[in-house]
Amino acid sequence: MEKVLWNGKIVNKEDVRISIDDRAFHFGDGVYEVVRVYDGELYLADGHMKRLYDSARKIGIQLDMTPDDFLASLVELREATGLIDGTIYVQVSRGEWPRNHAFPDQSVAPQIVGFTKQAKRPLEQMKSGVKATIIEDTRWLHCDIKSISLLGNVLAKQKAVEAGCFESIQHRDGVVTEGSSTNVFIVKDATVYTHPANHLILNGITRQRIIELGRKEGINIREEAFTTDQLLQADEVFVAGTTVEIMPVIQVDDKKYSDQPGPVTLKLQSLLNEDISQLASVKH
Ligand code: PSZ
Repeated sequence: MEKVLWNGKIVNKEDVRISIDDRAFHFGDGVYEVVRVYDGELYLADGHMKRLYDSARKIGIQLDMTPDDFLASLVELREATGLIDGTIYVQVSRGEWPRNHAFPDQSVAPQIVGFTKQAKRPLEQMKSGVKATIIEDTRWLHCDIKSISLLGNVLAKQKAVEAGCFESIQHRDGVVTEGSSTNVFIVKDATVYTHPANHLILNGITRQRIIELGRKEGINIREEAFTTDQLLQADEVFVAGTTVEIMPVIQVDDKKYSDQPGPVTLKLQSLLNEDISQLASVKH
């Protein structure tokens, strides 16, 4: 029987009872995280916990346990499910209350649910590269919050699927923001550019790690916005996220960059690889 996390307890999936009055159903009123597990270890878990608490705070959800205790419940979930390679999904909704836009006028306990999923690293695509398509970013202006209301992102991803692409690269008035579920990077003249972490993007945990690892290696990485024209004239393009890691983009709409990932992308991929394997070696 599948084990899941429900309000701090590990229970059988069948035993979870979420009310029809949960605000996650009514309004998508909650926040979430996806943490990658490699070889039984949670990767960059502290960063995910920090962002979860930041997201919750920004929408006025109070969690009564510490981030460390929250993380301990995710580790317990991993152990209970025996997950070795995959992801932990966890969401926090504002809780159960008769439908009304305004926050509940009494203190209501947030509903926390978590589950695991087995997943392999997308090694083949990471090697060959993928295609992307440019679309308009029609989402709201609080993209820094990892909200469970993902309609804009869902519609954006569907456009990619319908265009036969791996990802949609979104822009606002010609300025590239991010993918439907990834951060976007370009390389031009050996300098890496990615949109600054503000309200227009989700500050990816993978994004933050890439910037850290790359700069330590002396790669020039600038958190500076770029236009769709600059995207199309770039030397290299890649998208990044928890499950796609560093995914080279070898074609955007009709523009073909090269037959294989470029040198800076490959270098960053190898730095991230090394970081991931160091995690596993801590355990053994
Ligand atoms: O498994 C999946 O499909 C996942 S796991 C994480 C994501 C998708 N997406 C995270 C994300 C995002 O939703 C948006 C809009 N921008 C950037 C990212 C990358 O964030 P990190 O690196 O924290 O996963």
